[in-house]
Amino acid sequence: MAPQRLQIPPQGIFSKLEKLSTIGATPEGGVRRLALSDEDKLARDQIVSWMLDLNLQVRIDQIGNIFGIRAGMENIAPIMTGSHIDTVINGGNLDGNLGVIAGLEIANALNSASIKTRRPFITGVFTNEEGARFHPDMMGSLVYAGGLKLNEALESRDKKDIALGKELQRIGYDGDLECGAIIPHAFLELHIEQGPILEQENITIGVVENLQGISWTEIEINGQANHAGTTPMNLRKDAGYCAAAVTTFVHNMALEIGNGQVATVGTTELKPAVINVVPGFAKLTVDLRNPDNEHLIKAEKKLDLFLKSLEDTQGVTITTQRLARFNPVIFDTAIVDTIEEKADMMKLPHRKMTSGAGHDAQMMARICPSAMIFIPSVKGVSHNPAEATHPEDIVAGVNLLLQTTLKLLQN
Ligand code: HGY
Ligand code: MN
Ligand code: MN
Repeated sequence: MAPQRLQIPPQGIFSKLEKLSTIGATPEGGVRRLALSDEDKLARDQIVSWMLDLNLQVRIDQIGNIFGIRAGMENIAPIMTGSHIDTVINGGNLDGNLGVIAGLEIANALNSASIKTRRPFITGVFTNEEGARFHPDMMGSLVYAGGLKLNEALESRDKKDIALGKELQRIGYDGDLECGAIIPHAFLELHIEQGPILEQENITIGVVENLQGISWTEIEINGQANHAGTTPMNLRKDAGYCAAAVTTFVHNMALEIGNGQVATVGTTELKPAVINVVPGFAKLTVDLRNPDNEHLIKAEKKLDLFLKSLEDTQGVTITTQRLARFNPVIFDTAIVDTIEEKADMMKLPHRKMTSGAGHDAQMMARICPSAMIFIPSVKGVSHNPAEATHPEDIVAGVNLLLQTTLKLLQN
């Protein structure tokens, strides 16, 4: 069959998505599959079993990344697609899973049509993309791309002080393939947009040409626990007030900077966390992002200055730790053009766009030409059990990935 006529049947996509969504399913209809948890292991086992059913060679690297390899006629640099299957605490069923299943369905379609490709085709499943349990996020692809030393990643610890390396061994995914041993000729990732733009503009495909910079900081505030009733306001060293002040400050700072700046305090912990005790300790995290690195640096500097002012005026001691810092990424224009060309061929409405979220493709872009395809998120919601995408958009995205990949596989 002519490759252009190849179609991926919807039932394979949806049956796999459905099956994965049962692993770590939450009562709210979402998924909780934290990196290297028991649920992550079960989902990994399921993916490996699907890869073996497709006669793919399965390799696992030292940070637990999984690769399903379909041989090409020539033993040359492969085309790789893929994403992640770990989730945030209250995740949805599509974030990451879609990109992995799309790769498997492409391998399936090539097998069913007995299509031999010049280049090998690989579907990758990257470890700890979310960074919800171990920092930083996009860890597996970052190590793969040489941006983080393997040992440093293996030493990363979760809130219970459990080392990532130990968890990899425990779930049996401490592989032997050297990280980065296979350098793709190109990398393509299909992902839900996780934002409102495509739905608002009634467009099926986002052709992602760049991805914003990300800065994660953990802030510890040490003040003095004291009696809520007897301690005059001017004598307090109130870590709880300071944490709230930081949350308000970064929100207003983002509005002031504009230019796409976003700021989030996603976690705040107060101690001793008792109704009638002035908190003596606070720990919070700040997530700053901007497509322009200059603005992102400005935001980081403004936050640092504000923390200093809190120390001076509130008598607290503040320490910070950078958990992640990634510069904005520009994707490969030739692949972007190919995605647009194939979207036109398939008569799919499309537009170029920036990714607000971090993705494994941004790390793979460090070692090979990379780009992404987005499909719309219903009401722009993600990192939430309500995450959803219309089935016809899922089918369109998977088939556009197929057509784009087919062209790259023959190059
Ligand atoms: O943080 C992110 O943008 C991604 O979901 N890990
Ligand atoms: Mn994702
Ligand atoms: Mn995510």
